[in-house]
Amino acid sequence: MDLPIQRTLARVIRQDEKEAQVATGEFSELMLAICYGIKVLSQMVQTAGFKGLYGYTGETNASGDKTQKLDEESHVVLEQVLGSAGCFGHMVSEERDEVLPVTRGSKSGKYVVAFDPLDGSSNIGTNIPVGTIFIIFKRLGIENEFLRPASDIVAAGYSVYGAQTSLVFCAGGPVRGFTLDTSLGEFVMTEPDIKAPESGNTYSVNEGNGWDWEANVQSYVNSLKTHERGKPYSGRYVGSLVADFDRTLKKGGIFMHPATKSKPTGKLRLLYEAMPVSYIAEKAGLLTSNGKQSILSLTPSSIHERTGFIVGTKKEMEWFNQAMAS
Ligand code: P6P
Repeated sequence: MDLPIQRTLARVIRQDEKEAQVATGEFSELMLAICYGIKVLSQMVQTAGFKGLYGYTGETNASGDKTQKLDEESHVVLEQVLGSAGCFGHMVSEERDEVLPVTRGSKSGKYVVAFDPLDGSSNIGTNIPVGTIFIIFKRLGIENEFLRPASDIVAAGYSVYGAQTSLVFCAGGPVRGFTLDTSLGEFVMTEPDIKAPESGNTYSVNEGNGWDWEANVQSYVNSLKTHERGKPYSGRYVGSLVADFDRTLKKGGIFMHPATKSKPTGKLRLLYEAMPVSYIAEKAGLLTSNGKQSILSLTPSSIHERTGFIVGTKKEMEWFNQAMAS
């Protein structure tokens, strides 16, 4: 019987830690805490319907978005699970205006973590996949712990609560994919080293924002929809970043949430959406852009800063960069 014991997340993380000579064990604890939080959120999303967790709280979050009950519950879970792990000094959440000091466990946590507890939550109640996105830095003991360059990223990842619960993360080495074995309650590694294809055949963008795109974005999208570049691309848009990115990472193509004329700073958040996804993307061979430069060349100037975000396979991104330079 092929027991997946060698491929459980705990085994893989400890093995990676040994190979990376990161001997503290604290990184393993940190990743296991995140993994536990994701399991709790997966269960919560699956049962939200009959636990009265659909709908809005009547509040708005730091970015002015209406807060869903499940957004708030997801934040509370992650704040408690990560706050008590003893690994983190501070946290940033999409659902809170300010940086959160860790008040549980050892305050000397070596790391800081920023997360979007429930990305795509506008789709809650429709069984469309949603997920959690996180990014981790070493704690420096400075005022602006989270306004850090991509070179300081220790690890980043995302989960998708869909037909299966999956977790993709990278801690500097290969991009690893795990699937939750619900019969065991264990994440089992199913993709030991994710590499994106060189190109794809789908484009993913909310065409409803088309009236507001810059002219060169409009002309680029049109070039994919027509025979201008050969066979027209198929449109695929879930409206949930984790789902649209997971497809782009594994099947290729391009995902776009560009800045627009009326929203020149874009919609998606740089620190806890675009940067973690771009860290995974570029490690797996995709390219990223804010419309002008790669996402990983940016350093956030505030914890809830927004950005235009484009990510895709090399061929489509080279075309995009040429279009934006024209
Ligand atoms: P739009 C979900 O609200 C989200 O933050 C991302 O998950 C998703 O990619 C994007 O916004 C969808 O935005 O403008 O298409 O509704």
